[in-house]
Amino acid sequence: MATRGFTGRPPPAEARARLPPGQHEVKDFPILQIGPTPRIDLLRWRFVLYDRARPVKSWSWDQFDALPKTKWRGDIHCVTTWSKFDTLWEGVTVDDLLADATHGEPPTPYALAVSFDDYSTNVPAADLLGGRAMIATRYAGQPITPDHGGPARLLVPHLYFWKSAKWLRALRFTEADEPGFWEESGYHMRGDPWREQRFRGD
Ligand SMILES: Nc1nc2c(c(=O)[nH]1)N[C@H]1C(S)=C(S)[C@@H](COP(=O)(O)O)O[C@H]1N2
Ligand SMILES: [Mo]
Repeated sequence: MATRGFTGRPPPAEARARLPPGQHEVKDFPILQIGPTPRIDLLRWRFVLYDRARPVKSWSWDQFDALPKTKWRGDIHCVTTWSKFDTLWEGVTVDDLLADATHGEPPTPYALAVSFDDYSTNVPAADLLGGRAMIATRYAGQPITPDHGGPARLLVPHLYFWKSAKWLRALRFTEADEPGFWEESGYHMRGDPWREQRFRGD
């Protein structure tokens, strides 16, 4: 049984085919977060890649901004049931980040994204590779606004949007799959919207 949109009418066929089970389309861009938007000074911003406890590499804003950029257009899906079509992002793929830091191989099978608001979320390394995830710095042709996670957020659009950590400050590769903020309180460890992996056990 599919959840209906706000109009109460079933979505047209094209939208239906793009909607994972239980989702409806929104035209606005909702803001969801556990606390206030952190203020981040670009001159003091640093992003750190860890191999377990060991910092492998860190980038200043200027260094990060000089890495190769990739554009991605597509749909995003929040576990609270909204989906937004045709969002346009630009940033550094995790493949390109690893190429810059570690010759391209993920050091461990899992990763934990860690943010400036102390939010965190875990993602299997395989979901971050193959051009499927980026550290996005631009949305719709503009720098990402603070409310949507600027200056830089993780974007893993094939998983529920809670995996796309805003205000990213570190990506930590971990030996084991370590639950992040929402996963600790019962959300799914992977979160594939097409399999409707909302909660642990789904
Ligand atoms: N740092 C941080 N990232 C976060 C969150 C958060 O509270 N803090 N919320 C997550 C959730 S539940 C969702 S649905 C998306 C919402 O992103 P948006 O506000 O840009 O729509 O951000 C995710 N990333
Ligand atoms: Mo969410």
